[in-house]
Amino acid sequence: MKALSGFYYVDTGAALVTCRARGKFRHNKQTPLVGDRVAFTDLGDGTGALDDILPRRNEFYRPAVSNIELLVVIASGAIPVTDPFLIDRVVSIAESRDCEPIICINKCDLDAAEELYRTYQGAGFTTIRVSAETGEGIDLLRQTIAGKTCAFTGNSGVGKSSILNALEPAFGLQTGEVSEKLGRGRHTTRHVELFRLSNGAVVADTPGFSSFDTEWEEIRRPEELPATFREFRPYLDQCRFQGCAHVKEKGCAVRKAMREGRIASSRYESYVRLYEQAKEVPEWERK
Ligand SMILES: Nc1nc2c(ncn2[C@@H]2O[C@H](COP(=O)(O)OP(=O)(O)OP(=O)(O)O)[C@@H](O)[C@H]2O)c(=O)[nH]1
Ligand SMILES: [Mg+2]
Ligand SMILES: [Zn+2]
Repeated sequence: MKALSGFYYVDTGAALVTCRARGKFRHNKQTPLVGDRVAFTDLGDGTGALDDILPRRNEFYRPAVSNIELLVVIASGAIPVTDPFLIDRVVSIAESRDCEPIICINKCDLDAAEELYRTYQGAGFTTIRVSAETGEGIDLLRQTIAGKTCAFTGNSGVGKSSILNALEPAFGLQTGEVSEKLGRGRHTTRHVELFRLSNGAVVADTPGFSSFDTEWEEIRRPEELPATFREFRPYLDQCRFQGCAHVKEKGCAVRKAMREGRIASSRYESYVRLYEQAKEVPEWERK
């Protein structure tokens, strides 16, 4: 449920047991993640020892979670305004890991973020507008995540913890002011933690991305990226050249769809940026 300072908190269904990981994890360079299902030895006094991590459905490093069915990307049109590139990068990673991304636009009381809404709705994502402040859209979000294991992610200050509080007021999670001057959040949430909602959803609150955090990229092969942009898929076998990178090739069906407005230009620009980043990774780093 939570990993903090070398302790792993395991929910048995009846109790929360504070565990240490056995030495073999360090040995095998294996890190337990929030979301893992584990085998452990219960020492009977509220503590225990982690023995094994069961096979994972998927794993993510930013945020550090595993076994996620729904990745809820929280965005905002009001400060701190979300950079669409941050959305597209994490969505692309989710698409390659058997995890459904959904887009949740918060702070609708301040800004309806029409363009963000149109972009992601149009690209084929479940896109929900909410306000943690007024409660607008919170019921729809609650229905959408019912019974699922989810992670909330997004830039700092966008309202991830506030939305969790709106979904379940009893959580009382700490939230932080947004710096008007700098236009960004203050990194209030410092660790990943899972919370159980009364509708059966299990949701991870996570530390927010920094708005400067745009250069980092998980190591992926450039050729696996096109299919992680779902609205590109109908065009991928229609390019003139086999193996088209969809970057500057002649007769590219993806670029044509973008020029004709069937693919949002911000989505296409994110693809090119991720592609260029992935291409720079030397072969030896991929192992
Ligand atoms: N007007 C308005 N303010 C909101 C809304 N949701 C959150 N806020 C405010 O935005 C600020 C940041 O909210 P948090 O919930 O701490 O944001 P966070 O995404 O958890 O931030 P980190 O933990 O730093 O990643 C707080 O001052 C909230 O009161 C909303 O829907 N409308
Ligand atoms: Mg938070
Ligand atoms: Zn192409």
